[in-house]
Amino acid sequence: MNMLTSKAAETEAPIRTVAVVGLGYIGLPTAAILATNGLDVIGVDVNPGTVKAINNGDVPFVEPDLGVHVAGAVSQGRLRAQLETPAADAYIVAVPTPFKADKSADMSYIAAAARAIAPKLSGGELVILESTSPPGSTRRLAELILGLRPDLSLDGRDGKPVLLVAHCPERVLPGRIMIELVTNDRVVGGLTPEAAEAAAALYAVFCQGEIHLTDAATAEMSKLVENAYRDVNIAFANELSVISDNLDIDVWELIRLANHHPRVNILQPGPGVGGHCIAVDPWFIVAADPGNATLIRTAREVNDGKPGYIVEQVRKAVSEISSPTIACLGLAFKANIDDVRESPAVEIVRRVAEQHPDAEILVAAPHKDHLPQVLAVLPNIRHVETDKAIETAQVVVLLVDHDKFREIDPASLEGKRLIDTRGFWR
Ligand code: SAJ
Repeated sequence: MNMLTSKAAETEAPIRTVAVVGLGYIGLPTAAILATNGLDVIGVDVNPGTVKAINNGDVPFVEPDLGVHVAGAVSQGRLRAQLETPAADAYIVAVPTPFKADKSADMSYIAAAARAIAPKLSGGELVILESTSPPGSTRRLAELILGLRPDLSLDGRDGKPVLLVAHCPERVLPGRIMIELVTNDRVVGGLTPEAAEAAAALYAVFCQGEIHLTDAATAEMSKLVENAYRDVNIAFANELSVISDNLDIDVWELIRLANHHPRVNILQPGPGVGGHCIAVDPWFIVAADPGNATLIRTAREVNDGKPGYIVEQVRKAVSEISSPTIACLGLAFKANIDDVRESPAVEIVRRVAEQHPDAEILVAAPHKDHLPQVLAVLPNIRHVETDKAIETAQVVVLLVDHDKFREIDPASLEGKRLIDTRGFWR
């Protein structure tokens, strides 16, 4: 058995068992990698289907190499899943932080995790918040726990047993999670220096990148800033694409040429920005300082405006066709994955179908075997094979640059109106 000790942990009990609360895209890979590195891991999730699947060694979503890790850890008896939060030496909270209608973060899942952890503590434990959260969230998590457990403290004052609380944001790229978990650097922010060191020691079990220690609020903000940086840069590319259309310039050629400058690296335009991270996290910065986050807010608005621009291009393309057939290629928020969270492709397909009730919308989504509910309820959308979608369509809209669409025979596109949102067929 792997037994962790750190400078902080010398005075505390070593970490043998870790409870990972929330077994989604981040929690489950983290649980599996801790388990395959010798710790005893109990995964906790509110979804009985997820718990059952994991205990059978299965993974309830698509992520390369995760299945092998989960199956191995479960069969070795190092990983098990359950509905109740257990007593453990360390807790990693990896629950969702969606945004609410006003774009502020919904902290209810974190609060529920805190309430479930509090009664299990006896002092000396480490609690790590991994969920992407607005600045101040780790402190609020600690205050919630300590409100329920006034017999504990963050710093040992009045002789009370210590609770170590830290933030360690995930930075892995969907589709490469099992690689990046190991190779990426990590930022670990503690409410106390001891908490940061204890959390760093836990991540050092599997992380081969550098682990940088800071305070919790800076760690929270660093994660938000990384994603806002990317969002702002994608917004620049998306704005360029609209300006270029207007000036009759090929934006992909424009960007390719500009990127030959040694200090220019423009990203790629697309149908909008999706996923549960880049499309969400910048709003947490805006909510934290609305008066000053003008560029960050504008970038979000530019990227959120791109699906509407594509819908308008489709409207123009079908304006003279009665009862048109429109092929929409791809639903995921980016290439070669099945994840449709916040996907601009789904939004575009929905809006096109609603705006053109007389049109037949044929959707090809090679990584999915069914349509998401929001599309399945619309009567004029069908999920079909890629070739079938193209065959009868007058207009073909490429929404996701999946490798599988490379197999499309160029001859099958001849004579059709193409709306290529990703520069895929350039
Ligand atoms: N996109 C473009 N043009 C580009 C790059 C991306 O339109 O040039 C679009 C994609 O199509 C997609 C969206 O942006 O709709 C986001 O995709 P992504 O690949 O940029 O990022 P995610 O959401 O898969 O993962 C990001 C990563 N963050 C950064 O690169 C700063 C990842 O490292 C984070 O761990 C992840 O967010 C997260 O969980 O926060």
